[in-house]
Amino acid sequence: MITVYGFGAYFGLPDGSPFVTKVMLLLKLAGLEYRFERGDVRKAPNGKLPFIDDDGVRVTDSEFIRDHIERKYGFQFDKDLNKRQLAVARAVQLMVENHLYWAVVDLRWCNDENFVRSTSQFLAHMPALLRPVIKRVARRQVAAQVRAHGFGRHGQVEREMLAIRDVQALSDLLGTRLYLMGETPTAVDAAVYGQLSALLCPAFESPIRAAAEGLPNLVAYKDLIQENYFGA
Ligand SMILES: N[C@@H](CCC(=O)N[C@@H](CS)C(=O)NCC(=O)O)C(=O)O
Repeated sequence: MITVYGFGAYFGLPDGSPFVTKVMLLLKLAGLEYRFERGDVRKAPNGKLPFIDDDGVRVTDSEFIRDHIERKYGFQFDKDLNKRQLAVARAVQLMVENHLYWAVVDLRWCNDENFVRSTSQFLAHMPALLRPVIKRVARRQVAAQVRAHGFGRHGQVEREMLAIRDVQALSDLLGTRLYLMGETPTAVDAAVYGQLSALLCPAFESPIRAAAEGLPNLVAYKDLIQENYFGA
């Protein structure tokens, strides 16, 4: 049996982490059953979630989890893609996971209203006495990560502009297709759905979300995957 270790279903999302949501979708696309367990980043093999345990074999990082699924279960997510399409899919995955993701983190953790109203729920299971300290420390650490990446060094307007360019690129690539690479889902859809569902989540206000909501094909794409795979 496969166990996915993640953060939990927060804010109406399959998981608070876009990478955990991605892994859940990869497993669903491959037709594999799994159970969920709340993980602890401090005990995670490389200090991040998700990781999975598949009958005693631990695999960390959504990309290596994908490799594991393909290797062990023989399910090829991108079997119908040619080399050029594979290259485009790779570039898009890296755009959403290494750039747009930081906009999601930024708007959740560095925006005061979003943090107080929504993000701090992440820490609601912590002991009440320690919660205020943990909130402060966690927020400071995450803000430092956004800055270390470089995304957080830009001003508010520039950060929004950069993220909106990614969102527009996704919409342009999608066009009138059902999925990013054609009429059937491939691995890049799992990566993009993870980030896009987090970005479009109503719990978080942002001009980036507003811009994404103004792109009907992108919203329909997110809704389609949600309905087909997460039943909502
Ligand atoms: N490359 C990893 C990224 C995973 C990741 O960044 N997870 C974040 C949550 S979205 C995490 O566990 N952060 C905890 C920390 O950095 O302390 C993957 O694809 O699985």
